[in-house]
Amino acid sequence: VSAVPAASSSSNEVTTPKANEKIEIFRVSPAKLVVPTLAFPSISTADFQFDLDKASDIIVETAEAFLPKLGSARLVLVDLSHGSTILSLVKAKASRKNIDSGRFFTFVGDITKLHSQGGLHCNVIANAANWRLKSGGGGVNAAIFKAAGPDLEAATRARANTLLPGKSVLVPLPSTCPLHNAEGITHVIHVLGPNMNPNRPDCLNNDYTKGCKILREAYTSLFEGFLSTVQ
Ligand code: AR6
Repeated sequence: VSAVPAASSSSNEVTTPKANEKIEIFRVSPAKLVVPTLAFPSISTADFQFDLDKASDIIVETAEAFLPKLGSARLVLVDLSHGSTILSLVKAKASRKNIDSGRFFTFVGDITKLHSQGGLHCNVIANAANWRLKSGGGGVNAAIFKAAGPDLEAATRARANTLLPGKSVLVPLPSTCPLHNAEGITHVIHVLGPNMNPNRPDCLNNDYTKGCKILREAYTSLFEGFLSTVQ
């Protein structure tokens, strides 16, 4: 699992003075120095019980297809532990395809604390949501809604009330939101992946033909949402 150093957040750039030239100091907002970066969890592979090997193929293939459209922007797959199987699979498959590891990489950390605890600058994060776009439950959804506070619930409601499997919704975070002011996150993209867990709504009963199609749609929709923030 690789951790790529974060972009510089220095707020000053100083030119080297030539003869008879005064020193000029350019003030640059730290936000402008950050490379646009989407941090995303592995959609559907924990509570929704989607097969990890199939999911890792889809993550690598959709990321590879999107990188050329994204300019210098980065895609980062995040999980909580160094023992994460999905991170290992994706890292190995991306490396086999010679995908630029500066623009698509894996990172271990809590997606709600990537800047403050991990030193990684991300301006957009994805959420593995539920169809009602409700806070709570478990996994990454509970963590993101908890860290963002009521601002995220209100901003989400202003955009959508429900989500279909394979779809996503881009939600801008107000600057009052703790995730925005403490972590530099300007948008959350809620994504609903395919569900293979019989105890959750819309279970696909192990139908991986449908499941893979929906997971591919989910990542495509996620990366398109991120692309719209970059352009
Ligand atoms: N930071 C980074 N990654 C995390 C975090 C975190 N704080 N928490 C979990 N993960 P899951 P799903 C990883 O179960 O399978 C919810 O209850 C986790 O290790 O959150 O799509 C929703 O409400 C795994 O790799 O999402 C839905 O009902 C990945 O995030 C349902 O679960 C996704 O795990 C969605 O299930």
